[in-house]
Amino acid sequence: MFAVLLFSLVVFTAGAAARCPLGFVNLGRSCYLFASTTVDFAGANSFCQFFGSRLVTISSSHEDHLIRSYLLRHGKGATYYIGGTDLRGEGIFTWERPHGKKLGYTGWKHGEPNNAKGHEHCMSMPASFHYRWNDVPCSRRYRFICERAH
Ligand SMILES: [Ca+2]
Ligand SMILES: [Ca+2]
Repeated sequence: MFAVLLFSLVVFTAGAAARCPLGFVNLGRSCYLFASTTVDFAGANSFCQFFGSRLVTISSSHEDHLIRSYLLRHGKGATYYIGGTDLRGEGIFTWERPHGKKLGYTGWKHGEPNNAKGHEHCMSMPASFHYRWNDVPCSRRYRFICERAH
């Protein structure tokens, strides 16, 4: 799995700004890694930490726009985990970084989060929703987005 991820890092490096680490792209004030490996939510968390980062926290419409614009060009029709869950209290979504921080800005698709079948506790950006946010089961294997400072 790491070999696949490392390969994707090399591919994605082409667009990276010099001030971001290898594999990360600079958008606005942060560096982001758009990982093409698919893992469950816990796995995505671990991968981001391994690369000195955390699953992305999207704290403004500007940041959401930057990421969605990037995904609309490069997202390859996939779904990406972002760094929030409602595992601590159903329907109350919080960010992993800082841990437990309630969402300020939100970019949910209309009608989401819907906690479908009572099993959707992790946040994602699906291509089918034009990368507006959706709650999904944490066990699904998706791509993911990591974030770190310059
Ligand atoms: Ca939920
Ligand atoms: Ca949902």
